[in-house]
Amino acid sequence: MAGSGACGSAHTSPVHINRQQPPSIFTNTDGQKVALITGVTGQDGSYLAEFLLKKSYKVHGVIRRSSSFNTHRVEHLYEHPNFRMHYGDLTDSMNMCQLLSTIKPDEIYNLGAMSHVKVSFDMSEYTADVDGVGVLRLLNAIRSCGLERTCKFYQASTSELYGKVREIPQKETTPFYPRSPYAVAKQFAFWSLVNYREAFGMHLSNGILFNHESPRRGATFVTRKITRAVAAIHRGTQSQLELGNIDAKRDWGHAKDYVEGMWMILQQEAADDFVLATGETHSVREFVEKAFLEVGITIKWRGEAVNEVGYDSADDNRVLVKINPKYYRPTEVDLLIGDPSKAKKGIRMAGKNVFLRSRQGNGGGRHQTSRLRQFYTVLKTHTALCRAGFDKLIVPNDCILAELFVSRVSKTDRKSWRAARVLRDIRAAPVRVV
Ligand code: NAP
Ligand code: G4F
Repeated sequence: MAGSGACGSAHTSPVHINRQQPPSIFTNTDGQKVALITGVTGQDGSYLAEFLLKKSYKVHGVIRRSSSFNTHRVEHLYEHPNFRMHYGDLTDSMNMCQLLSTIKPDEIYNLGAMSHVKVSFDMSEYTADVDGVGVLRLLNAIRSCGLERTCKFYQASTSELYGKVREIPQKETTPFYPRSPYAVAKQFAFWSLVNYREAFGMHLSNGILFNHESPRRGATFVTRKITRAVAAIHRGTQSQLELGNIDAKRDWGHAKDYVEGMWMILQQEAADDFVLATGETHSVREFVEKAFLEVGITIKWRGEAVNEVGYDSADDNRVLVKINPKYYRPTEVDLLIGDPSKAKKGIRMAGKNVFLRSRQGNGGGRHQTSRLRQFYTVLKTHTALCRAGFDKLIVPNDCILAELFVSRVSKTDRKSWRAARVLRDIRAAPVRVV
């Protein structure tokens, strides 16, 4: 029953779904595990919700109030009998307390954050409040509700903690050197977990995750920004792509692998901190080159620093990539590459770097068209998609295919409910094209 902890018997209203179900179906009285996910509407949150539902969890997600729709990544889960959403915000202690006292989760995955590094320089105080103090609010709520012995907690820590890296590759023992308000806030959160774990014996684990991407990645992060632009350039609706520091290197994995890692971390007997990474690193420049190859364009570079441009090797005058200093960060993280040995051994995590699956050589022409057709066939209906078992979309090549597919659907088709649904699925559903 709700409300036995110090937070009282407050009731929280679920968001416009499953209203007909009595609240009791969502308490952990029948042996089914109950998870609470903050940031459920984000890339990782949506994949994690799907993953946990498949494992027969009851899943509660926290949704931020917004005057525009922010639920596109989880709308396909609305009808699921074990999924429910609640309004909430990491800046609101009482709200967190109410949610925990009502739901009494066995596992909390704290994925909610202001997650954009560049934006954190513009909104530093807010970032500190949500990404740093917000975590402490949740930890205190666990204690206030008397759940510290029963509730396991996962914190979305980040490779950004390594910032100006002190060691290559980075592992759990590598000292931190945060380079943005985002990373500083996440460091506060990281150590808050360690401190409460030692002080109160709570089951609190940090996943230090290196960059992970997918077609659900927010469009302002560099991989989606590039794949969307390449597709738009290919279909003639955009002429150039503007980027910041293209020599930054990242260890890019797939979000679906990483949400499984989050779950595995919480299944450990003893709480601990783990790096999840692929152990491979690539520059943004390489990503750009590979992405353009997918539409048959070989990019060549000329010029230096802000004057550098990427142009089509088939036409020197066709400049496709420009540097815009507005995308530079005041302090940059130049190189990230993780050492996932501890996770591989401890939780048997097997993250794959998917970057190099992109085809080498000329990627356009007939082959591209036939792949598109294949893609279209696969995606015609959501049912077909699920039946086919396509469960991953690989970056960067398949992200581009998804974007290209969207561009091939005619305006009339877009109006039909079926096409609208397919489009939504492409953007939201996990898909793998082989
Ligand atoms: P994301 O797509 O940006 O999702 C962030 C989520 O947090 C969204 O659901 C967002 O809600 C929610 N949120 C934002 N402010 C909030 C607040 N004040 N209260 C409650 N929820 C709030 O991020 P992601 O890529 O899935 O990453 C998930 C977590 O992992 C984040 O904490 C991120 O910092 C961390 N992380 C990500 C990576 C990566 O490469 N993706 C690597 C390491 C760590 P709206 O939908 O309403 O905006
Ligand atoms: O895609 P990004 O914005 O991701 P970043 O900064 O690495 O942060 C992401 O990964 C972190 C894990 O390491 C997470 F903690 C964090 O929440 C987020 O998910 O930028 C990647 C790199 C950077 O070096 C950036 O300077 O790409 C460079 N970049 C170059 N031009 C650009 C651009 N990044 C963005 N977003 N936009 C550009 O135009």
